[in-house]
Amino acid sequence: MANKIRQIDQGNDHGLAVEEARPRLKKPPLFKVVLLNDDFTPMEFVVEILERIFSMERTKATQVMLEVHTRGKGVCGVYTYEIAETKVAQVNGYAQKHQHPLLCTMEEI
Ligand code: TYC
Repeated sequence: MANKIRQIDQGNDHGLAVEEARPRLKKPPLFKVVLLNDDFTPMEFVVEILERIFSMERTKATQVMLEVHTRGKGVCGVYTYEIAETKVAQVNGYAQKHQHPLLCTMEEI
């Protein structure tokens, strides 16, 4: 986006100087959506969640599920706050509805 030009009154001789205003838009904070392992949720159910909620292909969803299964947790995606919060609620809600203990959280990068 174009920077605004700011005029500065020099005070003494009423001369004017122009300088670039600093960009005013900050990048939004980003959040990792993280899936946690447990001993009970079926692998196939986790793969289905990764496909439905994170739009992953089956191959990618299987890789991420196995990463969570072997290392304890894994990243499903990176989003701004409200989108991350919505994904977390969708995962935890869908897991609860199907009576699986699967948990999803978010972590600021
Ligand atoms: N550990 C589970 C099992 O052996 C599979 C699993 C993977 C569960 C990923 C949760 O986030 C998870 N059935």
